[in-house]
Amino acid sequence: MVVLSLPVLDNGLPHIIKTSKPTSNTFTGIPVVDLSNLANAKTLIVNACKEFGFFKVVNHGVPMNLLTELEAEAVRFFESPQHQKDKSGPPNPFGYGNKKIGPNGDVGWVEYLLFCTNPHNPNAAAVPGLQQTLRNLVNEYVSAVRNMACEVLEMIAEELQLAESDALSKMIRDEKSDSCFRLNHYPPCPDLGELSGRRSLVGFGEHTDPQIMSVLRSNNTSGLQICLKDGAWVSVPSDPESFFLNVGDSLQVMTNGRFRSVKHRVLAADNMKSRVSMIYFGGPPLTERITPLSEIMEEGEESLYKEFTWSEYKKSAYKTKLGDDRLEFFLKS
Ligand code: GA4
Repeated sequence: MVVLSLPVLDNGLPHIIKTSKPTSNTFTGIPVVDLSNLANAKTLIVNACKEFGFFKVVNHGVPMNLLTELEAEAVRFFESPQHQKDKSGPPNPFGYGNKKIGPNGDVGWVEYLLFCTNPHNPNAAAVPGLQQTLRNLVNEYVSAVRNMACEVLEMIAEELQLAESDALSKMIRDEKSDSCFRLNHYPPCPDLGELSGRRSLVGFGEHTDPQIMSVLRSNNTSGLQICLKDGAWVSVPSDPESFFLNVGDSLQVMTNGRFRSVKHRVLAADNMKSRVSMIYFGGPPLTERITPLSEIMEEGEESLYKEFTWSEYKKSAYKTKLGDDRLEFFLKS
């Protein structure tokens, strides 16, 4: 599917319009991992990370009321007057953002709050102008979701037969873990006049996540798509009671390309329903060397990537456009 970039229109309508309406390419093959069934979970997760870089987690143990309360508080924030929301921005890089994504000119039909999260020093307080209830819920939610992500990373370590089962999880549990959290609000698709019926807006353009593992939860509105190995884009059916986890660039490097950092994007809802999503991005400490895990390397196997620290990767990532292949720069020639 071709994606056209158009300039921002004077009436505030965006910018990026894809050529055709989404086809009903709903994907039913997403691996579902039952975290209460430990016997099967490890193998399922590792296979999913290799094949898709993406899977769904059920029976995750994170209380449903925490998800719905945070969603309600987020909606309350996004429904507040624009001048009020602007007091929490701009996102440099944390805070409230509207349509502009990142520092290099990317745009999308989305508004968001971006938080720095740190295990021993929850930092939702750093974004100005937020209600205390929202801050508390963000901190509580991030800590619950981080625990769940650690559980999954420990299963991966066991399945990969790493010497230490916390080899991966300790990076995001570390008090210096460089992780972040994003609350996204995709407003209903505006009336595109004569364009409607043929085209729709891109909410958040295609990209991979730079970190180790991301955990996404959304309300009951579709829009998320992932790119399969063969390059086909497929829609992920929404499921507000489950989490969707995806492999990030760092984990792709740590597995020397065995796991896929999955390309994904969000198309704005064209059914007049808002989409609200919350994503925790589990990243390593800034000084961590991102390099293939020695135990998984076969004899004589060489790293596909040049040596780099998370800090170096991040610095380079923030110079890229959303859709760029950020790992290309670190590939050995
Ligand atoms: C993609 C994943 C996360 O949303 C994010 C994004 C970040 C941002 O929105 O500031 C980036 C993007 C993301 C990667 C490249 C750079 C940085 C926007 C952008 C163009 C918070 C992250 O960690 O990397």
